[in-house]
Order: sequence, then structure tokens, then C-alpha cells
Amino acid sequence: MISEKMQSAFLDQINKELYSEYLYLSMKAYFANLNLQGFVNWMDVQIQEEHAHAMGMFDYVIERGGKVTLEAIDKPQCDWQSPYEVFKAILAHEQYVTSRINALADVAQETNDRAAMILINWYIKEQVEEESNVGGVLAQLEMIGNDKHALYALDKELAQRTFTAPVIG
Ligand code: OFO
Repeated sequence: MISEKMQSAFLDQINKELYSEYLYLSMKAYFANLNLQGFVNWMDVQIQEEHAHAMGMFDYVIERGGKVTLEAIDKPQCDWQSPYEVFKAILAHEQYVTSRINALADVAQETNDRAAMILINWYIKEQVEEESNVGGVLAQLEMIGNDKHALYALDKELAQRTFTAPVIG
């Protein structure tokens, strides 16, 4: 049985993962309006990943005999100055999520919940990958600057990203 404290920390994180999904959906709309279909595809994969992250915790709480109650999802930002600014915002957001996953690990430790720790370890590793993926695209965008041809080439590259459902835990 999951403790009240651990459950409430997971519910809070489920909300943050769903917010991530919502934020990335908003960014997808931004790229769709610029007709950058590779960036749209990249965001689509990211949206599916965030949904899977939320559901991994959702299923876990229920599996441990807990109760999932959902809160409202905050309104995401809907406009940015450039693709570079979008990826800067994604990196900042992922760094924030990493700090929240670490706080979740702190609760698992405080409550001596070893099963939760195993699950949370997966998310800790996943955040390393998330930050690295986003940081890679951000570095490319920084090099590209105002070069439209290079942006077009990056768009083609991002069109190749595919979603593989993660095995969480
Ligand atoms: Fe769920 O990793 Fe991004 O936010």
C-alpha cells in the first residue's frame, strides 16, 4: 500500500507530466504555423513521451492500492520569438522537471518506499536523456542562427525522430 505522502507526491508529478504534454502540444502548434513539419514531428514524439511518463506514475499509484485524483492543468505559453527560443524554453522546463523528479526521490527515501524508488530511478535516467536530446537540438539551433537553409536541413533531420513506447520501471 502506498503512503499518503508518496501518493500525493506522485499525483503532483502526474500533473507536471501532463502539463509538459500540454506545453509541447502548444509548441507543436507554433511549429505547425511556421510550416516546419520536422519540428512538428519532433514535438509529436515528445508529446507521446510525456503522456507515457504521466501514465507510468498513474498506473503505479493504482497498482499500489492508491487513488488517482486529477487537478487542473495550467495554461501553457503559446507564442515564442523563434525556434531557438522554443528549445531554450524546453531545456529550462526539462531542468525544472529533473528537479521535481529528484524531489520525488527524496520523498521515497524519507518514507523508505523502496518500490517507488525503483520506479523513480527510471525517471532519473530518463531525465538525463531528455536534457541531452533537447540540449543537442538547442546547440544546433544556436549554430544555425538566421541561416534559413540550415534550418530547413535541421527540419528534415527532426522529421526522422520516431516514438518507441518506453518500458517504465
Ligand atoms: Fe517527462 O520528461 Fe519531459 O517533462
